[in-house]
Amino acid sequence: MQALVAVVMGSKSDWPTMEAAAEIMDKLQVPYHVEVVSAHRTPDKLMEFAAGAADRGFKIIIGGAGGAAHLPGMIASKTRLPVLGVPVQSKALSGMDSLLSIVQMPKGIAVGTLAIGTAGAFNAGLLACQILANNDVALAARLDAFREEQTRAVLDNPDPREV
Ligand code: RP5
Repeated sequence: MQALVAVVMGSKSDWPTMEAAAEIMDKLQVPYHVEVVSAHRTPDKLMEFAAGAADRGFKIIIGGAGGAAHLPGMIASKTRLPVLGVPVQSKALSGMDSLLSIVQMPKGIAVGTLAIGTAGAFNAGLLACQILANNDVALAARLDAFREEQTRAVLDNPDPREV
């Protein structure tokens, strides 16, 4: 099946974070591709990937990186596809370095920046599904069901002392 979302990350060490994006796309049955592409360690691969992403049929790119996290911004510089950036929580600065590296893009090249860590990765996957659902009624229905299920889980168990 044609992958609609590309999930790329700077290192294999980012996968424990970025798999949260895969988790929600699995649940909502959105096909995706995952690959390590590093802005610093494989810069030529990054440029080639970004330049060819639209022709490969991807609709959205999710880029996760930590530290001096140039990956999402550099990808965005070479493609018109929407790029969602996930700041991976770094050891040295707890992801503030990643966040600031990704979020403060210069006017004219956009990256939609999510929260630091797994919540950001999950929401990047979710947002990708929401964007794709604009042109996919079946996906829109699955999204509605996911949100209802989430709401119901909170309403059905409101006592904070119970698991
Ligand atoms: C970044 O450097 C990666 O995105 C990763 O978050 C960080 C550390 O990479 P490793 O040294 O664990 O490969 O490029």
